[in-house]
Amino acid sequence: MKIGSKSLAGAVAGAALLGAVSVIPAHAAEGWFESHIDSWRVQNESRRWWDNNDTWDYTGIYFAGCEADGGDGFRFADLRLWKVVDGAPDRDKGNERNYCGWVDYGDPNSRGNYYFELTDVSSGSFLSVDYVKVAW
Ligand SMILES: [Ca+2]
Repeated sequence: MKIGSKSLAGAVAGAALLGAVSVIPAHAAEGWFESHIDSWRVQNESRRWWDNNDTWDYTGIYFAGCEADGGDGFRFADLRLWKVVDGAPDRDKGNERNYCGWVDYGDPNSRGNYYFELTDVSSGSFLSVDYVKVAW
C-alpha cells in the first residue's frame, strides 16, 4: 500500500524530530536562529531578530559549551533582552541568569526587533559560547 509506506516515512521523520527536540527544549515555534559567541565582554549585543508576535511562544536563549576566562571558569552569564525602539531608549524586557542552558523571558507579546545584551559574566571578562540558540 502506497499510503502505508508514506505514513511510515512520516512516522520516522516525526520520531527524528522528537529526538532533536528532546536535546534542545522545544521552545518557541514562531522563529529561531543558531549562532555562537566569541570573546564577548559586558555590553556586547547579539544580532537583531524580528518577532512578528504571531504566537504566544516564550522568547528563550539557549547556551551550550560556555567558557569564561576568569580563574573559576564559567559559572553564569546574565543576559538582558531588549526591544528596539526607534527614536527613544530601547525597552528593557528583563534580565535572566544563564547557567549554560535555557533561560526564558516569557512572551514579549509585542511585534518588533529584539536583541540580547551581556550584562555580567562570571568569572573573568570574556565569554565564549560554542552554541547559541535564540527562539521566539
Ligand atoms: Ca508573541
